[in-house]
Amino acid sequence: MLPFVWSDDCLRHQPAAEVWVGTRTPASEVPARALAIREALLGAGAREVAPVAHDDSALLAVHDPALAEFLRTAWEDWAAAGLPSDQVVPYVFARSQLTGGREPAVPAAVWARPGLFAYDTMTLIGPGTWEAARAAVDVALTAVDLVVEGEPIAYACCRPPGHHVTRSLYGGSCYLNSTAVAAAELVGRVGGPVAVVDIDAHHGNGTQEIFLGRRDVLTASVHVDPGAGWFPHFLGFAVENDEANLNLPLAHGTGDEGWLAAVREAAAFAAPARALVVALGVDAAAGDPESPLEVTAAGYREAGRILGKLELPTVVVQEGGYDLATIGPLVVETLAGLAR
Ligand code: SP5
Ligand code: ZN
Repeated sequence: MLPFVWSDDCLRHQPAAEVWVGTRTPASEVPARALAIREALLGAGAREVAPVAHDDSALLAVHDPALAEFLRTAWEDWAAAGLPSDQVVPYVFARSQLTGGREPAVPAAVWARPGLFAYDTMTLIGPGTWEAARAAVDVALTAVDLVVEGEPIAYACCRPPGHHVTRSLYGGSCYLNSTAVAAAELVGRVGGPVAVVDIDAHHGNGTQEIFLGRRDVLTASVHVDPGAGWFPHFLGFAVENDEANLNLPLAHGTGDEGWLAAVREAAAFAAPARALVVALGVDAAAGDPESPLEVTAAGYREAGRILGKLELPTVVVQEGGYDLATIGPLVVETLAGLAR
């Protein structure tokens, strides 16, 4: 019975909205996603495990303490300032070119502070956002514990997702990078190299940036081509590839055949590792509202098989996936393929 780590606290982030092209639109990264996954896992006979509280050392090994402190206090400070928006949303952005490369000042205005740490307007902070994101880190670290203690595979039902968060910046519906925290922790516990294979529909830009220049974490990402107009827009290209980073951007409309060929390439890249983290987004599925990839449930099962054949200790961390009717079954298919 495959263990999955679950925390009710991951439901506490409840963004009613996101701001996209200046417009308030309904949020897509909602608590019902996690509930749908849990229901499917329980239906498939997986074993629920409660998270164990971990101190901040693993979190601060990958994130700037200033980012963590901002996220922890942002909602409280925002609410106390009596601002018109019921969620923390940036309006100015501290770009390095703005300050001639110097460190920007910490703004006196509470409403300007999100611009030190946010890189988009879609990723809002409300009451419970910090608690959920921090719980997701504990969920991922508990899955690491299970694998270090001998489970071949453990699934971390993390929400909100994390792979778009860099060392110091949050965005893409993500606040803390649980995938990166798990990978860095595995390096310390089982030794490097550790591989991250990211099969979310979007480039795992945060994970790439966090491990940039390190040889003990191999990062591979299979995603829709940002050059064709897809988030995260500014990066995720093959030109960023080196000995420890592999981007495999795919054309709009790519289905099982092309996607699985890229997953096989990512698996081959990960083969030298001593442990594996799968950043599992199921938004590459046909019908997902946030991506144009056309992967089937059978495709996700086969991706699981391909990664399972590496026979590495494996932590699976939940990332994206926004079609509430299929997200649970797609996660179950992937885990069924992985199980050995
Ligand atoms: C973890 C993850 O899958 N993050 C995805 C972030 C990409 N979001 C891009 C959103 C582009 C605009 N979508 C319009 C939806 C309006 N509610
Ligand atoms: Zn995604």
